[in-house]
Amino acid sequence: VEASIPEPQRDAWKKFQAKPFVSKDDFEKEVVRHVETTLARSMFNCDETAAYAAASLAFRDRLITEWNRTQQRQTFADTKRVYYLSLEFLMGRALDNAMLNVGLKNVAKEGLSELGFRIEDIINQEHDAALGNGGLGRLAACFLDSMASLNFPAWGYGLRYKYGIFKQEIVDGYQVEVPDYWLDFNPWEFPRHDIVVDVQFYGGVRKYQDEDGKNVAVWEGGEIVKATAYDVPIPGFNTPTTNNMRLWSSKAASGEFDFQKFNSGDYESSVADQQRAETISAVLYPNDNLDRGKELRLKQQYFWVAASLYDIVRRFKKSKRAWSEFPDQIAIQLNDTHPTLAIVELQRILIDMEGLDWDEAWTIVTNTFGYTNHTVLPEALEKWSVPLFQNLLPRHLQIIYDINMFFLQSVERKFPGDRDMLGRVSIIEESQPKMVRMAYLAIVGSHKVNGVAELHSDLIKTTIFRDFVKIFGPDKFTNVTNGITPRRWLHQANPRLSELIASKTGGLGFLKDLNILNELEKFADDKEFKKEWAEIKYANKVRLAKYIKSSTGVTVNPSSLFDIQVKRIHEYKRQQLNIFGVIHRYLTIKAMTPNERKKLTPRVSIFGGKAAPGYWMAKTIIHLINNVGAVINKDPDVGDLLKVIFLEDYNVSKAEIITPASDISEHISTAGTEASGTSNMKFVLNGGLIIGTCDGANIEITREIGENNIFLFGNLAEDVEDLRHTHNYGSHTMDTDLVKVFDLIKSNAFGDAGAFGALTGSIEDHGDYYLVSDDFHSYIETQALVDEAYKDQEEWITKTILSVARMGFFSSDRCINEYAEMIWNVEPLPVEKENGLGKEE
Ligand code: GPU
Repeated sequence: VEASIPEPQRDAWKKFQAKPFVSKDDFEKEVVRHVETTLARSMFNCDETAAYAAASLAFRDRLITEWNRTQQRQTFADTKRVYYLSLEFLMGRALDNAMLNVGLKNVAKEGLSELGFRIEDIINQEHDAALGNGGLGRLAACFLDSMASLNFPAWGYGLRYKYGIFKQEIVDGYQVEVPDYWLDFNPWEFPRHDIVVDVQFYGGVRKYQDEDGKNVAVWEGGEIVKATAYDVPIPGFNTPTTNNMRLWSSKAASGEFDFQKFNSGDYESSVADQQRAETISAVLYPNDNLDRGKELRLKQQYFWVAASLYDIVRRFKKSKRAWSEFPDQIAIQLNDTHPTLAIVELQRILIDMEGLDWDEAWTIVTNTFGYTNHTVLPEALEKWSVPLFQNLLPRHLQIIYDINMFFLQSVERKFPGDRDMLGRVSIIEESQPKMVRMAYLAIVGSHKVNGVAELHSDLIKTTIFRDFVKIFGPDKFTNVTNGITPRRWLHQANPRLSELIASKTGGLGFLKDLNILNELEKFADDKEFKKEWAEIKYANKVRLAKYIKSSTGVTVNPSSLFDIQVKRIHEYKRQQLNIFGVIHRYLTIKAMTPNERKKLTPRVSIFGGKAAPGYWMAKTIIHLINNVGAVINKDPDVGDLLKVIFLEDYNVSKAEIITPASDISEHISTAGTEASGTSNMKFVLNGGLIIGTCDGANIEITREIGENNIFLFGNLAEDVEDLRHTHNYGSHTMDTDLVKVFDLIKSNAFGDAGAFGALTGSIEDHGDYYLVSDDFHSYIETQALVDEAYKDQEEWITKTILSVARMGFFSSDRCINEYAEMIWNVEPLPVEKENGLGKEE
């Protein structure tokens, strides 16, 4: 407000306001201008990198104009906003997405072609923004896309890691990690050097009573780190709404203190301070579904939460509203427990800085926050050691103890004398050392808790959070089944399929209302339509086959059945079950006569995914897959009947090539372990079928598309506990086919078997926690059904059309509307279309 232009001068501003380009000529003009001025190059010195930079800057300028209008509109309307706090945003590439969302990809394609470039080559120059591990981070990215597309006033808050998820290389069959320095050239971010927040760590708390006898706590001493904002525009699809993702970057507080050190000759230590501060936002922790309790991670969490809340509170205070209106203006969603400190930080701001009393503050806090849980795996539930907390965030620890005290008092009133209950639900675990249980803190400090698929939401209510359902009642706990954005995962990844669907459903409307896909049901037996449908799948498989050839050197036949499992490597996701199944298939082929072999369905088994650098068993699984591939792919008895491929460095942009090319994809987690899964949705939406367990969203996918269109197998979640008990205390008999597979591995058929001893041993000798042996037979039988079904191509194609037609439910738009209504209580706020979007509808 202080810096706004006085009324009389505003006409001049309006007259010269930036106007986003719409035509091809204006786009080219922008590209050439950026090449010649921004980049200081010329037509004699413009490679694809420069063309990418210029095209991106042209689109970025366009987005920023709309971003400004959106932000002004949101500020002016002053309605409720959503803040999505996530330590991970797995955005992938931005240029293709921006072109499609503003409806100008064809304009850009022609423009670039006139300037001498192929648009695909330009798109491929971009480095993925890979600030996430897997499903949780990609979900946050899909949500940002949906919130903007549905015109919700919503911001994402995260960390601007200098290094995203590592790049994976496969060397001699082993995973090798290479740092992912992605900021060399990033046209999509805007540094806001004027938006800087001081964040405090360490120090101590001084308590005293003021003149009015009020207790005051002052957190003093310690050190200050500066958080600088970097803004990334998030365009909605076919709407001017352009939301903001604000990422914080850390820097040492340069100021008198450092300067003093510097002048007093302590140069080294002032540089060390600088580096220590910058370490906070240096690197994304590469663990998926695992908590390691490292101090730097807690520092990251508080740094990000403190800066974000300072920003949110500052914006609220500008409106001069009463504090009690805070939850009417602001909804904050906690993406897993990583931002749970925000609950404590807001309480601290309200009582220590703003002088509210505890109860008044706590009502505001709990009405503001919602918490999403993404796993029931015990090793993933965050706990922080109390001594570590005490040292880093002494005031926050006191507030947590107070929150816990009031909470346990309320439990005691409700369940008098139930000491066991108090111990079970306490936010502080009475272990050695004591631990802060972050999920419990998140539940106590939020008004809604949700799981991410029906089974998962039921499981959290009956297992890990059972006591809390008794305490707070069932209404606090709800389900919001995950979804994916059809813009990226259909329109962008599979343009030909999107075009075919558009031609039959009256345009691109389905991308905003995915239930329109239902209209495809009437084409499920249409000969002409099926032919086109099948041609598109084949073309997508050819594209992947070319990519496989160029990246691995292996030739695969695109007419084979493409069987794909791409996701983080984890024992619970059971890539080991898949590769054991592949070895079983190999044994079967080897035992066949040439005539028998002719009847087989040729298959390509494709794997991809990263293992956490410290997760030895996951790395062993990668090693086995690669060694099995090396043997099978060159066995002349096998030929085209079976190929095994491990694709290096699976990421979002590779997923856009891989997903449209599947015939079958594998979602085969031990029942009850995969909270939802989202790639299952992507594969089905792209005309692939799935083989899967009754787990996560597979169950709802089955409900939607029909059980004839999915290959389900394996034990049910309700039986897992008993089976594990039998393994440990009863007799554990191994599946006989799996024993044969293990025998082959042990014969050194895939290299020194010693390397795989821990893997086979975990199943044979150490309880088979993930039920690989229990599910093996069912898996093999079901894969045989897949082979049979694939032989009837007519029927197969019909199944895939019907499945796509029924996938409307899994749009992240549906999901965001559910959050908005059930949890956030926010309404969309459309922005006037004044600049005109592209006409590519
Ligand atoms: N998920 Br917890 C992650 O990707 N990383 C994590 O650290 C945790 C959960 C995933 C779940 O495994 C997956 O089932 C779910 O679909 C996804 O979050 C989004 O909810």
